[in-house]
Amino acid sequence: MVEKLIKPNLSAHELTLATRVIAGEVNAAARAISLIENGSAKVKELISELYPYTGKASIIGITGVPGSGKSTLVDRLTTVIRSAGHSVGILAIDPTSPFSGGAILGDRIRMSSHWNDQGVFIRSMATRGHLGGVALATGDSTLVLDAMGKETIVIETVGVGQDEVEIVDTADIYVLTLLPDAGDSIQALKAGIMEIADIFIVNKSDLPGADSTVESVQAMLDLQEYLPEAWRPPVLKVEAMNNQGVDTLWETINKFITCCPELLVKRRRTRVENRLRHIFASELTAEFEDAFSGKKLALLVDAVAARKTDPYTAVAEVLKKNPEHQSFQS
Ligand SMILES: Nc1nc2c(ncn2[C@@H]2O[C@H](COP(=O)(O)OP(=O)(O)OP(=O)(O)O)[C@@H](O)[C@H]2O)c(=O)[nH]1
Ligand SMILES: [Mg+2]
Repeated sequence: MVEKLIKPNLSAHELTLATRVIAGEVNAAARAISLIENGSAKVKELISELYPYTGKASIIGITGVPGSGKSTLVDRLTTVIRSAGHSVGILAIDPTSPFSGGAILGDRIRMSSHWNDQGVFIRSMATRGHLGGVALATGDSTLVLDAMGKETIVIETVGVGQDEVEIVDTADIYVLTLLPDAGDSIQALKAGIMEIADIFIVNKSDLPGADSTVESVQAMLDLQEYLPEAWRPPVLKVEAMNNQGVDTLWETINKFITCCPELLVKRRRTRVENRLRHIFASELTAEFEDAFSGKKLALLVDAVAARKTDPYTAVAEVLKKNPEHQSFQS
């Protein structure tokens, strides 16, 4: 497919960015993700060129409280996935702090064993302020890695706060990292995130309290009514730093993928649906901002403030593209 796109007479810089991504060029993928991160207007065209080349990768989401060892786990898991022969794309999302060079630098160090491996693409992303929200930016970046041919994509994100609940829309399978003695860390996590985990990890099991965390998670699972029939989320003890339990995690991920194809198909459809909703919402908002900025918006505010119309009717009129409505006349 790639060959068809690459016209023989074109020099490298004349190829479109999408074509270079599809050909697996690392610099092109990095540039594409920067455009997404910055909310560039070029993203729409880029994604529509890439989209037919996506849908092949398995996407693993790794989430959990700050410092629970996610990056260490991603690094060790990547080694296991590489020895299984898959190429890997890694996205480390830092939704809370666009300027936290610290966290991003930390990820780089934690995942440093793979920087020289051509089969691994690693990217940290700060997504706060992205117009379409974190989920859209992450979803679009995942499409870049998928289109460039990465077979397994791992997304690391912090599991506290509103943005991260959105992030659950981006993966096929969710791994939640907890800590030993984690009464507090379990409570710090949003209930929503506990409910979506397919696999629970008690990382740092070399520290005291791992067994009691496993028990609390099991007790919580016993109470859940709507677990998928085919899959009760396993709770695994892992020591990412000491490379203990990481093989088992990879086996468990594969078990999930083979056990629950219907669940995966359903999840992917939901993901598409959510993407469409997000895009609709952000396009409609952008259209509104375009059409009703400045004087037009001021007239609308005047009309509502002066009780010439009410807010719902005003918006309904805008959506009907009827800005000449008498209420808006000065
Ligand atoms: N004792 C112990 N420490 C670990 C283990 N795994 C990771 N750590 C340490 O925990 C600290 C945090 O690890 P990270 O991998 O950066 O954790 P993270 O969840 O990615 O952190 P943020 O991205 O900042 O939220 C580091 O000092 C790791 O060396 C483990 O199995 N046992
Ligand atoms: Mg990290």
